[in-house]
Amino acid sequence: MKLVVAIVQDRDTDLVIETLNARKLRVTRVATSGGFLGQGNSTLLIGVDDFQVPLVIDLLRKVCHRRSMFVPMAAGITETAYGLHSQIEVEVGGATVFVLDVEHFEQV
Ligand code: 2BA
Repeated sequence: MKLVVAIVQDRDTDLVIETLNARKLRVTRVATSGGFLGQGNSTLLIGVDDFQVPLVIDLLRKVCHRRSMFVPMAAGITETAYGLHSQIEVEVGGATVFVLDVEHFEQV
């Protein structure tokens, strides 16, 4: 068994969960935020059989979109003080995925 840990953007989360559930895949959603941008995202815990991992990754790839975001170049520099030129473009997403071996699983 594997635990797929997927960090997805908030805007994609509902559709990811719907899509997984429609395939009878179970998922737990944890509200998280990115260390770099400090923006809300979701960390999904998806416990699956080994053979289902490619399917999960494929679904994540289809549903999660890359998006460009503009963020202040440095802490303390605000848009109002320096205008839009003080912002840089950062690409976020689709999904950041870790696949972990599960040593033991049971529901008691
Ligand atoms: P954040 O840490 O808020 O990062 C948002 C986006 O900012 C990243 O998109 C990346 O494009 C950029 N970024 C992050 N750290 C950077 C840095 N030190 N310098 C320049 N640009 C940087 P993604 O790579 O798609 O990551 C989206 C979110 O996934 C991240 O939000 C974080 O919550 C999570 N994540 C990504 N890689 C991770 C990792 N190796 N371990 C744990 N969480 C990770």
